[in-house]
Order: sequence, then C-alpha cells, then structure tokens
Amino acid sequence: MMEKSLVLVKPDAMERELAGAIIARIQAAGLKLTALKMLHMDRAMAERHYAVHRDKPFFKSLVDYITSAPIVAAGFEGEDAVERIRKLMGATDPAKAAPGTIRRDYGLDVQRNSTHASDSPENAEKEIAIFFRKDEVFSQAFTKGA
Ligand code: IDP
Ligand code: MG
Repeated sequence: MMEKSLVLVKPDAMERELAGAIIARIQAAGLKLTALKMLHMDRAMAERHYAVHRDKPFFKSLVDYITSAPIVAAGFEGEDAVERIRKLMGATDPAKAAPGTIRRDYGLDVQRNSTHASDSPENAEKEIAIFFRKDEVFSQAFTKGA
C-alpha cells in the first residue's frame, strides 16, 4: 500500500549535524521525500504531536526535550512507508535497536533517540498536518497514480 510517514530529526541528532545523514538513509532505502522544513517547535505544537503520551511519566521531559532546539521535519511516501521507516529507525531504546538502524547508530538514550517516525498511516496523516500546509507537501507520485 502507498503510504505517507512523518519523520522528525530530534534535537540530539540536530546538535550533531545528522539531519542530512538521516534523511539520506531513508531516501537511499527507496522512500520519496515529499516535504522538508527546519523549525523550533513550541510547547503547544509538541503537546499536540505527542498527545497520546500526555499521561506518561516522561511527557513533560519529552516536551522539554523536543522544544529544546530546532528540529527538521520531513514527509516521505512509498509502498509500506510506515513500516519500512520504523524498521530503518529501530526500537525506541537505542540500546535495544537492531544493528544498522538509525537509532542504534545515532541514538543516545531512550528519550534522545535521534528520530521520530509515524507508527500508522492514520497517525502519519495527522502528524503531517501538524507540520506542513497542504501546499508544502509535494506528492506527485500519488496524484499521478490516482
Ligand atoms: P517511538 O518514538 O519509538 O514511537 P514512543 O513510545 O511513541 O516511541 O515514545 C515517543 C518518544 O518518547 C520516544 O521516541 C522517546 O523520545 C520518548 N520516550 C519513550 N519512552 C520513554 C521513556 O521511558 N523515558 C523517556 N522518554 C521516553
Ligand atoms: Mg510513537
């Protein structure tokens, strides 16, 4: 199934100038880059993006972290994009992520794990709408095929 996914390069990776390397890995795996921007999330945006975690003990720390520095947001599309990008990214805890994954290679700890990626096509749609206006997403591959 053709799907969309939202990827964030988180502050720990931004601070080590890894945005290009992370995006390049996902492109090299055959996913199509459809949207890209650098921004500094405010608390309202972070709380919306991470709304499902509102009741978790790490929520405030997560919002503090994701708003601590500018990040890069990227939209991708491709066959089974959600699952393929989640696999490239690896498990939440970098120490438990498979060898060769983005988080295993770059992540520092369970919070500072370098990347976010959508966990379902439904959440991808919601998340892309948080970061991009419609005219900032360039999904020619989709519209041609439709
Ligand atoms: P995911 O990013 O692999 O989908 P989620 O469980 O959705 O993982 O958690 C969202 C983000 O919250 C994680 O990527 C990580 O930055 C942070 N996080 C998750 N679990 C913990 C924890 O136990 N302590 C601190 N931060 C956490
Ligand atoms: Mg998640």
